[in-house]
Amino acid sequence: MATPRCGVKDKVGPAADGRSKRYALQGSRWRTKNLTYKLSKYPTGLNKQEVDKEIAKAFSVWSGETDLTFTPKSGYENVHIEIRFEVGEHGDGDPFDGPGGTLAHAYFPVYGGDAHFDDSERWTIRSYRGTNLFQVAAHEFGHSLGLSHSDIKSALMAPFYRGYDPYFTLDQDDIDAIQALYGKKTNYGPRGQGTTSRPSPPAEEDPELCKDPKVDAMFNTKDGDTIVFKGKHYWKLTDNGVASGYPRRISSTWKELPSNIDAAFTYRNGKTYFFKGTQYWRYINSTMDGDYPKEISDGFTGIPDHIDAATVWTGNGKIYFYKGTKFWRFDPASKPPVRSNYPKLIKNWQGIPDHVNAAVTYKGYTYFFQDNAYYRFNDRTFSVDVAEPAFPRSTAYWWFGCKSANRGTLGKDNRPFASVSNMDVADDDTYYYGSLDNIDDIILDAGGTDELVTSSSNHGHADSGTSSLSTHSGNTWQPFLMNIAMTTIIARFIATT
Ligand SMILES: [Ca+2]
Ligand SMILES: [Ca+2]
Ligand SMILES: [Zn+2]
Ligand SMILES: [Zn+2]
Repeated sequence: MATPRCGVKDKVGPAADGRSKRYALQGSRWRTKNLTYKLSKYPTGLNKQEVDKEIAKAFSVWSGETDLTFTPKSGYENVHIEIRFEVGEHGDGDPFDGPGGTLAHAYFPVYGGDAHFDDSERWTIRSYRGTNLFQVAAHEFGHSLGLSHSDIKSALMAPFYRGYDPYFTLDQDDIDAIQALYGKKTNYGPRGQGTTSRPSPPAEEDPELCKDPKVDAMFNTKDGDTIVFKGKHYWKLTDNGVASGYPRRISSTWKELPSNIDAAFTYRNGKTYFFKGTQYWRYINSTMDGDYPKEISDGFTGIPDHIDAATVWTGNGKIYFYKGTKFWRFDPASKPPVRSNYPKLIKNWQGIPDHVNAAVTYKGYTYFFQDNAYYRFNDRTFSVDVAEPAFPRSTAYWWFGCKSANRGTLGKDNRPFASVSNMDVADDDTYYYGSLDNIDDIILDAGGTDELVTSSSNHGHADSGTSSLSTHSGNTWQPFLMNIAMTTIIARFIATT
């Protein structure tokens, strides 16, 4: 299948004129620096305000390096750059080709500057799935401003789509190109009209872990790296978040391992054990250490199948397995390795929940993870550690560096306390939770559109266009996702008790 690419025709390859590899200019440019645009046909399947935001962000890539400004218009106003999502033939004799292949094309200033996107593509926002709307739009607007394709592979103006990059920045080649046409930026004010300030924006959060911080397994490698497994991906953690270059596929490093691992730990001998279903695998770093998988019932007699989590205790070197409401202690030096007084109940350990998703030892503590929350266990007092904020805390905030997540103690069902008020949430998808017994109503203030949702009914639904909220029947608010198109949304939770 052809690599997805931009449909703007050009000659890519060794430059015929012997010039060194770099950007190319088409030959026309806008005479004004204050440009207008409108979206006259939106993509199917995406929230309009979110699309508006991504398009504005795509223009800001270029206004951040020049004195260009881009102002959105609506309705029948004449604009410099018209943006449309179309399928197949759409009136300009350059039909789109269905999913894949050509993603979009745009016209140079001399031809009007319009940008067309193939609506057969699955356009997505901050996702590794589908095709990233922001990146492709930023590329197309490069054409709308007069840039041809660059033969620098790392440039935004390279013709091929390279996949979602959460840390996207322009290449120096792109900056040189746009500044060759419109000059360097002079108004660097932090609120410079229609511009973003340099240097490049802060690194974005890991979209997968910040959106859903529930993990399958966590463990430390022989070399001391802390690794998170979730689905088919893994991440390496740093002291304050996720290392760059992740996620990677589990199968790219541990070739024989399946996805959706139940649990993992590295023993004192440096060997790492992975568990899934009835089986386990043993590795030394990323090399399988013998003939695996083997049955848990053979290698870990006395330990059940389908475990939730496993850790090596910092104090005694014994291995603890967790499943449901129970835990087992496994001592490789004893016969039998599991004593007859196991399993025991997890609730004997003060404050640790049942049904944990993962557990890991880190800097002398044992940490338990459940859904979006984690608990730090003090191996000496055999209880949840005392700290400020108290546990449970948000895994997303404290382990994965998701600044939009909740910093404080999580309440019932690991959800942020409903007493949170007047939260200003900038610019990100954010989950809030509350439960019916302590929320009376929720007022969403989304860019002036007030939505009031009372919780007196077990069914509630609000959709202000920029945010949506829903509950299911039952006694708890279901997680609701606010897709925030405006820069600020205020969610106010009013407690009745
Ligand atoms: Ca296509
Ligand atoms: Ca697990
Ligand atoms: Zn292109
Ligand atoms: Zn077209």
